[in-house]
Amino acid sequence: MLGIDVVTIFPAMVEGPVRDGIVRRAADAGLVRIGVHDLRAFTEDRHRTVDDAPFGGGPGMVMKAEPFFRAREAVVPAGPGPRDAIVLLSPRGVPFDQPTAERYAALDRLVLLCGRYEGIDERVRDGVATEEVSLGDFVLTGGEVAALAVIEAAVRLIPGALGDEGSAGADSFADGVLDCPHYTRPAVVRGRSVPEALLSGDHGRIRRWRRKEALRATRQRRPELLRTARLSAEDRTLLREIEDEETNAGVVQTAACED
Ligand code: JFT
Repeated sequence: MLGIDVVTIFPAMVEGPVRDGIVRRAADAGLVRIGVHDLRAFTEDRHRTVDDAPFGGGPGMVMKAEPFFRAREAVVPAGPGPRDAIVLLSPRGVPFDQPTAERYAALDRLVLLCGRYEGIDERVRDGVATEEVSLGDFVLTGGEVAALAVIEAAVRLIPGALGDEGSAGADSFADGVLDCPHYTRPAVVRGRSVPEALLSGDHGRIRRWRRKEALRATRQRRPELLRTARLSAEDRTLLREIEDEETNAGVVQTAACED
């Protein structure tokens, strides 16, 4: 079973979200264990100090290294084994992605180290963490929100965690392309109809429509994904149809001008 431990100065920020939704369900079902640890419990001074001024000067504060070393010793006393990861969330980390979520979901132990302020003393990266991960190219004020995203992405991939809601294999990114558009009742909303293919009852046609719209969205919004996506021969046919539709859309209908 995967065990996840989060180390943070804001345990309440992490406890709420992990006590709800699929993460809680997976924990209740015994598929995952989640522990949230207050970094201040691993300080030794009277004021439970977790930060200090940066060496070299400059603005802001830096998270002290020693409480993270002590937290690691409490949470993983023998040190990380080959099926464990100790992850430092950081804007300097390698971008988190779906293959990383899949790797984490298969671990014995995932430890997420969260900091605040200007960052964490680099000796935590060198001496405690096994990897340094970023949620993406935007700026957060600390690691907690990134840790929650990592937890949700990994836990939903644990077999059984999604229950009746379906299989993780059918999602966006499972095969490297974006998801198709979704519709539910009623068939007309404020004059906007559901695409006719979805109402046809023809399962072959519905499947083809969904795949084509998934490929169209990927081509429009995330063309770089098509370079690495696993594309079938049918996918390439659908992409050619999409390209032809775009070409035709730009062409003036000259035939109509001929007498
Ligand atoms: C931001 C973060 C991630 C991720 C950890 C710690 C302090 C604030 C900060 C922001 C920018 C530059 C410090 C963190 C993240 C992301 C993670 C920390 N800060 N220096 N920001 N954005 N995508 N993961 Cl510790």
